[in-house]
Amino acid sequence: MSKLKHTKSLALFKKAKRIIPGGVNSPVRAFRAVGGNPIFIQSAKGPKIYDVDGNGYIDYVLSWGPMILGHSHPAVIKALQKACERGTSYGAPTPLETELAVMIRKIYPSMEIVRMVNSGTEATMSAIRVARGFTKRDKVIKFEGCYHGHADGLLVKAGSGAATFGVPDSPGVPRDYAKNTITLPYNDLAAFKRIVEKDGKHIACVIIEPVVGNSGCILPRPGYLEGIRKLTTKHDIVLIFDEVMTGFRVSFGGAQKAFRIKPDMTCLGKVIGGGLPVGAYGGRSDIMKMVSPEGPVYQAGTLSGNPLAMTAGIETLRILSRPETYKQLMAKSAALEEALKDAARRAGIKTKFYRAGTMFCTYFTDKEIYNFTDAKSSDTAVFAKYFSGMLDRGVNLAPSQFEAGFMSLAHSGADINKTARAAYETFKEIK
Ligand code: KE4
Repeated sequence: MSKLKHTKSLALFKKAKRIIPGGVNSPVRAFRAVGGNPIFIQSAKGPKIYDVDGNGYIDYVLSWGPMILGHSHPAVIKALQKACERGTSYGAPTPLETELAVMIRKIYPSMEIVRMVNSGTEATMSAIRVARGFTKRDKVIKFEGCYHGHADGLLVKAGSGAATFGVPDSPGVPRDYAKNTITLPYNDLAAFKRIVEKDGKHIACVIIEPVVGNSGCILPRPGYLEGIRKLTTKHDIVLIFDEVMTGFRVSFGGAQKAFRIKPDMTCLGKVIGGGLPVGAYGGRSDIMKMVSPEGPVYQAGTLSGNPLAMTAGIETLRILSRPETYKQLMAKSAALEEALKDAARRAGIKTKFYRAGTMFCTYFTDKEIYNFTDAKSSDTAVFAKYFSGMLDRGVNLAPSQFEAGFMSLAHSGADINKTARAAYETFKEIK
């Protein structure tokens, strides 16, 4: 039973459920994977969020990644206040969109041409459409445990015929949409090679989370991404790195910089909007020339390149671009890793902790996690107890085993020590 008072959150949840599906505007927020009722947030500042009952939490969700500077960063807020006074949306080009696109290309040189959209889903959905238009092929390869947003063709799981026909992973997705999506196990280069050698000429693109943040935090095996790059080049298949989450998280230049792989297209989101709705896709200019109005592949958006989202993104990337920023971010992330591993050791509980730069995850298992099947074999019931024990001790983790945690520039050594103490007490309690 929670030790903290959640009276107001509970009342708000009851009210929300009468008008919003499940009381939330995105499923994971409903705490279904961990039990209990969601906390409703009133405000956030630096490393902390505050709920409507006045409880404060050290936050490692950070809006699922975007708040890498910490919440309500003064420079971002100031820039947004000034931008608001100039109007909130024009539906016409602004210098801000070009400014952010230029900043992105400087950090992600593989993105020679960039299109702004309003979410990660729009970015991946659009990138796939462009890849299909460019190659004149229909099939797409994705990987189990990777999430690329909720476009119909991506809510697909492996069909019974192993990796031939995809089947819908949600009601409402027509079988016809699913059949062009092939779903393979992550980190299995042999399975990938078999499919592209057999069917490569029908495959438009491969979309992959280079580090899988939607199954917790699963790292590519040595040589895996290189193998995918080699095979997609050989078969003229467009390689799309979905870096909506790994972008600016695995490193400043994302996973493509960290693993030194040049994808043909990249999808970004989250951090580039500094907490406002945003997404972007881009890549090789010969591919991106296909995008309307320059090319025939249609894609559009009322609020694409919105001046407020651009302003928050520009300010965020400006601060991230400072030399000492990533040194600090990585040091904080490594310190948290060490502290949590030590807490588990001292408490005598079996965990596996994985980290890629500033994103991380704790699994309750003694086996290594290489793919979604491994992740699912970890003890999710114990994870749920871990989540609740940490929340009660003022630490906000992602309410699902299959989500990553994130570090921010605002988390202090004291926050990390408090987190480690909370983890030690919780581990002792649940082991
Ligand atoms: P959005 O449409 O939610 O902006 O982005 C979709 C998306 C695409 N690609 C990757 C790698 C992603 O992680 C996401 C969204 N991430 C989830 C967290 N696992 C957002 C949280 C939520 O769905 O509420």
